[in-house]
Amino acid sequence: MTTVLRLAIQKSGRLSEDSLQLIKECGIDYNKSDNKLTSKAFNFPIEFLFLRDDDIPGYVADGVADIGIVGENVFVEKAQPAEVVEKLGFSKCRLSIAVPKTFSYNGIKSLHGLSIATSYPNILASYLAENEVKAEIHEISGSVEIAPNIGLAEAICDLVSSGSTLISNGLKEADVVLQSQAILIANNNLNLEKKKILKDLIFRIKAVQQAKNKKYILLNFPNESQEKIISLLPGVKSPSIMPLASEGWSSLHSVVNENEFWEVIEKLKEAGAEGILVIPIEKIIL
Ligand code: PRT
Ligand code: ZN
Repeated sequence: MTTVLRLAIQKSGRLSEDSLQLIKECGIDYNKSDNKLTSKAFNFPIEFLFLRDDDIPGYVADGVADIGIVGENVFVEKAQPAEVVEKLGFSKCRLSIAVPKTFSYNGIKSLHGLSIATSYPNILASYLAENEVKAEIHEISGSVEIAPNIGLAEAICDLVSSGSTLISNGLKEADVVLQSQAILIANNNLNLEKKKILKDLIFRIKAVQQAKNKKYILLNFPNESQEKIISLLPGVKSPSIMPLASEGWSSLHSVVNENEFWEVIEKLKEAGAEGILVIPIEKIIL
């Protein structure tokens, strides 16, 4: 029997789509039917287990799954023994302390002797202990943001991304306890064959990540502007330059960081650049 790596992915929720998208971008094909618990890839030795995100660290630690994609917030809270292999750059959010708008907050010590509602009792308890604050922790599993309004707690500790949930509940973000994003975790005792498959998978993930935010650019320029144009392109050491059929003109090909590129586009045009093409890149192997 050939070895297959078992990857735990959130069945349905905020992590699911981006996790599967990453797998697709790695060139791995599979069929996902909505109610199936597992699915096998066609062209890579990997099998998916679709689970609740809270169960993923435990399943990976126990070896039921070999690897998993989960939020750092859940991984830290569950404190299960598994290895963090890679940060994946999506599902970014922060676990924050929030208080009613009218609360005069002067640092975490302001919560001394008060009660805080959260779904992350372990992370919060360590944070309070680190800061030598004694507060009562009320563990609740959902709708944490309503706790102050119904008199359950004076403050909350919950995930925030845009901040609009806090605002619509009359709360303000007071302190960031943990920054989080999706991570790839692995069982601590993978055998050699599984380690090899994981290495191949990480190689592909890195190639996809390196391509994100990078663009392939092509532009034409009059030869006398060559030095100026190269100096304007950040991070480009040695672009390919090719002569054009029209005398005195060349074309430049290079890979640039998209954000930086937009900052210099006007200057490139002033230096005589024309026919600028910006093309997405799928993968970069360094
Ligand atoms: O059913 P299952 O247990 O698998 O899923 P779940 O309901 O526990 O989790 P889910 O799908 O809501 O979130 C999965 C993961 O997404 C979390 O563990 C985080 O790692 C990540 N993530 C990123 C978020 C958010 N952003 C987020 N904004 N998880 C939750 N929220 C919630 C937050 O709890 C609050 O209610 O969104 C609200 C705040 O959002 P803003 O934009 O209004 O600030
Ligand atoms: Zn969950």
